[in-house]
Amino acid sequence: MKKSYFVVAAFVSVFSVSCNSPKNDEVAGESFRTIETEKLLSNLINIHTQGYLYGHHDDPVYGVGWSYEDNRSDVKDVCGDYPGLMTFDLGHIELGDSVNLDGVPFDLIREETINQYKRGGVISYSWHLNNPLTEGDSWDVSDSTVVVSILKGGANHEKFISWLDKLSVFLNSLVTEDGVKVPIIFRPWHENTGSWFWWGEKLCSVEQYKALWTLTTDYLKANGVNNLLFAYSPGSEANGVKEKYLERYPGDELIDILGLDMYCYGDPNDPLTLSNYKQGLSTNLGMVCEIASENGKVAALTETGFEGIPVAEWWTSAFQAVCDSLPIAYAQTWRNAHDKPGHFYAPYPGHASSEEFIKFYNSPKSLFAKDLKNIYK
Ligand code: BMA
Repeated sequence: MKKSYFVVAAFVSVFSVSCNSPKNDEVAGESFRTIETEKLLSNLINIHTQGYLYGHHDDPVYGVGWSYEDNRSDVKDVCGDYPGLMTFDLGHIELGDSVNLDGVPFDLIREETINQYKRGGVISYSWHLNNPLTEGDSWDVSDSTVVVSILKGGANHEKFISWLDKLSVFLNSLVTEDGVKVPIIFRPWHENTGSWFWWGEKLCSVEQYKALWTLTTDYLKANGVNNLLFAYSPGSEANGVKEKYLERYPGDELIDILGLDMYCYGDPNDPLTLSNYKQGLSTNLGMVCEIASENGKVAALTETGFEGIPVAEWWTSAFQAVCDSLPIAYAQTWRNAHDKPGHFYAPYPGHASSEEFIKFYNSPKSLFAKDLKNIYK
């Protein structure tokens, strides 16, 4: 084991709620949310004093050269431990499908969500849902009336409500054999400051975007979904300008985690590729951290990576260098596709960046599954 357990009794003192073992449907104080969900939030607010969770999308379900094998993970195969955060996507749950948009069975997502909870790790879901107006995918931006069409009074409102019902059934089904409903960081309507998703900036007004969030959170709550923390995660378009970042922010009452999605792009042989990423990430994530701390919220790097990791030092001299310097709760890299050559964001055994990743793993602030104890207590 690489580090002593980090998240231990130090955080117990911040809880105002009773430590008696709660029943699943009990709530913390006045909160609508389960006690485990409230405790996760308290711990995420403070965890930056110890370090930040490393996250990987679809980590235990497939990787480079394999898919759907029990107890396997590219990250674990490289460093011996599962990520502290695992993320999955619920795209196509709204259609009633049994597999998501990348072919991952929802039953497996539920199973791996519960496994990650039981090993003490954290889980987050994104939602690349289809376009309810055109029936195209999330990236179908051919019609800019879609958001308004699903709000109250719109032609597709009832259809969207039926999608939220299907989503609710799944979120309410994430229950361990001991009856604990697993807390989830839910991150819908992401990268909304760009215009590549049907909820993007050019596709809806500020008011319509905020109304979409209000509708979503109110309706899930009305359906008894009490195990969610909500993450807002625009792209880097604000470029360090707080007013721009906050322009479409749905509001402190709806959001728990302030995020940023920002990737590294460019020629791997050009030193500017890493330095531009570092500079952009410091500016944007630094701004997110300031806003979060001013408002008592959690700050996180909700998506990042350098596709194919063509520069081994990206892990240490770019990603880790910036993340170590900021008070974030977690930093998440995207998926290692099994069916899309070159589309991977974490190393696998034999990949040229594995050694640098192990250095990151061994660094004091990176938190993996074995480093986490009591994050729900
Ligand atoms: C994108 C790519 C796609 C994938 C989508 C949703 O970034 O990884 O291949 O379908 O996310 O997971």
